[in-house]
Amino acid sequence: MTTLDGSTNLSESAGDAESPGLTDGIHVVIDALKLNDVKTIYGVVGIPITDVARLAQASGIRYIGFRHESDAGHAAAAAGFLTKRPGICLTVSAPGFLNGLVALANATTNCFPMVQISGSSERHLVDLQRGDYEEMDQLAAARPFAKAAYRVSRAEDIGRGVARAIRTAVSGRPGGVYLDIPAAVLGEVIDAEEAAASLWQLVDPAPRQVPGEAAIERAIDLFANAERPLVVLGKGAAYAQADEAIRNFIETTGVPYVPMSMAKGLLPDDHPQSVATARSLALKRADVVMLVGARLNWLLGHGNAPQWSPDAKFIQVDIEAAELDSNQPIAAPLVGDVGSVMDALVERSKPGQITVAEEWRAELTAKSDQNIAKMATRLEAAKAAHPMKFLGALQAIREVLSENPEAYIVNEGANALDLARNTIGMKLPRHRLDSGTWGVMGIGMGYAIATAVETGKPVIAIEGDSAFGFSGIELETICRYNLPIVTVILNNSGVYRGDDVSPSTDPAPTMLKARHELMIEAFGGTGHQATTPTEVAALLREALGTGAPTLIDCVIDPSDGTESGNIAHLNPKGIAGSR
Ligand code: ADP
Ligand code: TZD
Repeated sequence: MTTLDGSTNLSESAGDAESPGLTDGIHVVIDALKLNDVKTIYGVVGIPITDVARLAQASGIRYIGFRHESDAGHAAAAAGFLTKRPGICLTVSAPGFLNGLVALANATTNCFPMVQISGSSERHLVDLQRGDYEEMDQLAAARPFAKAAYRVSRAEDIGRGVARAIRTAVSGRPGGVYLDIPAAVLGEVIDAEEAAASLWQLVDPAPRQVPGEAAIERAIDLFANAERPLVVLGKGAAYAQADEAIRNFIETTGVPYVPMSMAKGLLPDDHPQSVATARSLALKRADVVMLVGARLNWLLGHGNAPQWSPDAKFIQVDIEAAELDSNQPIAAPLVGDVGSVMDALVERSKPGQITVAEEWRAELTAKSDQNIAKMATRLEAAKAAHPMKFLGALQAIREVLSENPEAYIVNEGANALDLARNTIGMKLPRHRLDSGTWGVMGIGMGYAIATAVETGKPVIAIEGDSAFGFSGIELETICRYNLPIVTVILNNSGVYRGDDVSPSTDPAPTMLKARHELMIEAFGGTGHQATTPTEVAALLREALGTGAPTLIDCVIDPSDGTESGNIAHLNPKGIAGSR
């Protein structure tokens, strides 16, 4: 470890100006992170971690300060997804820690690597529940919600703790790791040379995992004998950054594929083998399905009939062996990283061994053409509708995005999510981030901020008005850091829709009311209201042109949208079944 350049005041406060040769826990944390290539920390400061953020900034790590820890945590998770390195979230004790925990759990659910580093209170007070400032047994609280949770109890273990947290977050199935560093450890003064010797840099943090030969042969055999093969690409495939290997496999075999929402753009959505527009038929009729970084969870109907053929056989490519057989028998398990598996499949299949019958192709194309024609009629009707419909605004966004394919999309809501996913095609991998496996609201501004910070590219956050509210205060963060984010709110004045009638004098439970464009003005950004698709397109084009923080509040017909979007069937019916 070298000493602590660029942080004179902090170095002095750590005691090494007066006591040369000494350092403290705060400095050691920063050195451990720097040594392991951490470039950005997302967090909210306070006791006992304010100096960690200050020293990070002074030492050249970028610190992005948020207004709420959930948003900082979601940002760290998105950074993990985009970069394949764990995003770092920094939180204060107890309440700040708990606020961040939602994001840590969500990251773990989505298989995104992140590390939440939290300060915590005095162990001897916490453990006897003597009532310390922000007292909580954070390690125990984190454990059920994280891939792993560790605590550092001595400054000499900080390097080990950081290395262990990063390794765990990013290797195998990625996930969220909690690292607890008590205030006493951050303040512990230790010998600088010993501290330096205690740090290490991870070698190959996420090693490739190569599948066995027999497993590859088995999968090829199964696929080669399929009558109606199908590939499903999931966000694990997008995360793997094995774009070339995936494209190779898809194109050399000619197999049709369906992308899950965050795998859109892995191959361009207008790729001739994409059967996204015949999704239901493809799932129902496929006889051999290869899942690539996609779980057979609720988003895929657990692999059950009638969504799937009861005779369908599954090949599953996943880095996590325990995922296999979680819902259906897996006829050909392919445990390994997506890149290694796809490379092996291409290498070991003989030319022409996997083919796609003309009838299967034709069946899918016919359905696809039919669905596209149906959608075209809906889109045409929406264009002219006044008040504006979701699909009117979304077509305008689609038009502008086609001129700016490098822009990233962040998307949450119910109707705002379903309709944007189906309307807006993606051309590039990992350019779409959304509510993910839990269907969580509140990821919007955090994901958008991390995406802008990590990529330097423009971001369009397409938000339901309810969804936006969960993280809306981060507009201030966007303006403070002057990030190129355009927040487009599809504002139909309610959760799902805004025309519910209240049986009381209070507003109905789903009703909302806001002029969001005024919010961003308070923070120095630019706000607009748009009432027609033409206005939406013009304002979005202008905002992307300036690159300045902008919010466009699209006034949508309150009666447009359906309760719970595409997943209304998950609402309990009860005796009334009135919905
Ligand atoms: P989707 O929601 O898009 O269907 P899921 O989140 O359900 O995708 O599935 C992602 C899967 O990808 C997880 O089971 C995870 O273990 C797996 N995964 C993540 N990274 C890799 C990788 N590098 N190689 C193989 N599998 C991966
Ligand atoms: N809280 C959290 C953290 N996640 C959730 N998914 C919900 C609550 C419940 N919920 C949904 O599942 S979608 C949604 C909520 C509150 C918002 C839908 O309204 P919207 O979108 O305005 O964002 P649309 O376009 O009007 O449907």
